[in-house]
Amino acid sequence: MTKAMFISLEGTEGVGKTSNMEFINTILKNRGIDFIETREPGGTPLGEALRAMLLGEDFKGMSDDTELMLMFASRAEHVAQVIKPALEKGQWVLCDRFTDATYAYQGGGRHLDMQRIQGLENWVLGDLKPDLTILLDAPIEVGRARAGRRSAPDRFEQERDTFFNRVKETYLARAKAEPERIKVVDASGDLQSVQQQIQRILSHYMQL
Ligand code: Z5A
Repeated sequence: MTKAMFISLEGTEGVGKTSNMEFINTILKNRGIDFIETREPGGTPLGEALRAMLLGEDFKGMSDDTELMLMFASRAEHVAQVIKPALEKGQWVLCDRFTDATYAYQGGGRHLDMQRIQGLENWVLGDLKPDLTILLDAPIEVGRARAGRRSAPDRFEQERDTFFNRVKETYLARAKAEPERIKVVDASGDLQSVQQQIQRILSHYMQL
């Protein structure tokens, strides 16, 4: 049996993570792979409560350090209760965002010290990392236009384009530094072209 894989999906707002999670979900199901689908922040009852605080209006003025530590609090619970147990049982994990998002949003976006983020990552995760991260990349205005067709913007979505450009650049820098793990997909085209790229990437890990 092949080792259970931990796959994360990343990208800026509206770039198509949710749509492509569904696509990957279908591929895994068709291959008969036992997997769970989850998300960050969230993925556990405590994590989902933290997500509501992080994205909602009630604590809009929280400090950047608080935001960083709540992201990791949610992650600590998620890893302990959901991700590690699944991988240990041989289930694949498909996760909408993981630690790369913290480097991109809190590090790149909010200018928090990357070393501090790395310290938290080492503490909470040890050497746990996704085996594969699919980074959906598209111009900020494309994602915004797609997301704008939906509900009211959350606490992050209210940020300016300069914030999101720093997030995007940080993601791309991480992909450049870890090309084996982080695969960049051009998400600016139609869904079909994005899914063809994802399928090509996944075909290296399973026979499609
Ligand atoms: N965050 C953080 O700061 N630090 C962390 O450590 C973590 C997270 C883990 C919540 O994320 C926020 O948490 C996030 C970062 C922060 N904030 N932001 N921004 P989220 O993942 O829940 O929320 P999101 O980034 O806002 O995702 P989203 O808005 O749900 O977008 P999406 O999932 O990437 O897109 P989508 O729903 O699949 O697609 C949007 C629309 O476009 C939809 O109508 C699709 O049908 C359409 N679409 C998708 N792909 C295409 C293509 N290729 N062509 C045309 N139309 C398309």
